[in-house]
Amino acid sequence: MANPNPYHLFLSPRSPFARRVRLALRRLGLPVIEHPLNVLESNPDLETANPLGLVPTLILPDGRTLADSSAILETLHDLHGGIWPELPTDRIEIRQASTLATGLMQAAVSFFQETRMHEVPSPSWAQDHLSAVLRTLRHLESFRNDFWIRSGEMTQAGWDLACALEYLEFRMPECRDAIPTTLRAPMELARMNGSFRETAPRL
Ligand SMILES: N[C@@H](CCC(=O)N[C@@H](CS)C(=O)NCC(=O)O)C(=O)O
Repeated sequence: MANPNPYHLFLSPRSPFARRVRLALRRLGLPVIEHPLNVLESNPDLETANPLGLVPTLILPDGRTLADSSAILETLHDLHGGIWPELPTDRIEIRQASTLATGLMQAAVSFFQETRMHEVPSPSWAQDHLSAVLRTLRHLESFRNDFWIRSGEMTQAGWDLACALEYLEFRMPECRDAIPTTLRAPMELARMNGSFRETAPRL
């Protein structure tokens, strides 16, 4: 019998980083108990598991802890496969696309924090984050479609891009028109997936 102990995932319903892990766990069919929380409050259980207090944080069925969405995905691939293409040569471009899509999430989170959460927002830092978002969108536009969708299936990079773009629409609606049409295909395909719809960022 497979290990019946579930994974436990600390998450915020708004976090695009938590979303990429939630989607991967569901895709791999792994049992998981989700612990949604508000990262703006103190969360002693999360802070015990991860002193950084960041989501996603994953507790493995054997009780060990993993923080950081990329480290979590790497470990899920080590344990179960199914995240990255089998051929190492195929993984290079998909990993790079995934890294940039995840960086897009980070730039959007930083922009939101700078403009809405700091007591004294810095226009120049906000501009830096906005420029990073716009530059990265233009760069991603040059990537081949099969970095995102391969043989009709979303790659990990495709899921990450879809999560990043929905987060952009959620937090930076002013950037909506800057999303290149070619990058919309993975988001539209993702929106046909029930887990993707269920994990959409919400207030
Ligand atoms: N590099 C990390 C980023 C995680 C991160 O920044 N998470 C944010 C939520 S989007 C967080 O937990 N913030 C907690 C806080 O701001 O208190 C990852 O990929 O997991």
